[in-house]
Amino acid sequence: MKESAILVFKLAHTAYISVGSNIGNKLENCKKGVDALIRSDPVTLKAQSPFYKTDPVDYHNQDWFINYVIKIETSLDPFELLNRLKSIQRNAGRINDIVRFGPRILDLDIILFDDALINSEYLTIPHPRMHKRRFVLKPICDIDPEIIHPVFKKNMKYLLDNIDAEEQGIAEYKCDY
Ligand code: PH2
Ligand code: MG
Ligand code: MG
Repeated sequence: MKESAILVFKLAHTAYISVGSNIGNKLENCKKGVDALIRSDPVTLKAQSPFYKTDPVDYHNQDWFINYVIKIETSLDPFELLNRLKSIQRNAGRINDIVRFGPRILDLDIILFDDALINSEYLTIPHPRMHKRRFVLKPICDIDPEIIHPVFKKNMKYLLDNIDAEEQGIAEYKCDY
């Protein structure tokens, strides 16, 4: 008997998401957001960095952040993933940001999506400030220091080691997951 052929279209993409919060129970907000994301169907968690306590950058007059990075696999396209992240942020209670770079209950930013280069009104990939931010590069390096930034053609370790001297405090935040 002839075996029936089953075609599985997986179309797996790899994305790195920066997770952050500096309002309320910061760690809880982050964990709940990530749980919501990986419970949703076409998203699988592949790796997660340690948690970090980080000084605010770009807008200094605000509380410290919890930041970390997760690596996911997904069949969503970048815009579908963005919509998914926005709706999780809304469900966490995030309303329109009052201050640019200001306090937020939950921030889920797409940092890299395969080698995609996207410059649209709603979405820029790679994230346009990732290469300047220790709170993004340090946790990415914990996961995959060798991946290449698709614009600068440098790996994450190189970018982390070559951030402008500007002070950006970051320390591991110990917790039992
Ligand atoms: N996010 C910002 C602005 N500044 N600083 C830290 N340390 N962590 C953040 O996640 C962060 C920030 C805007 O999204
Ligand atoms: Mg952000
Ligand atoms: Mg954001």
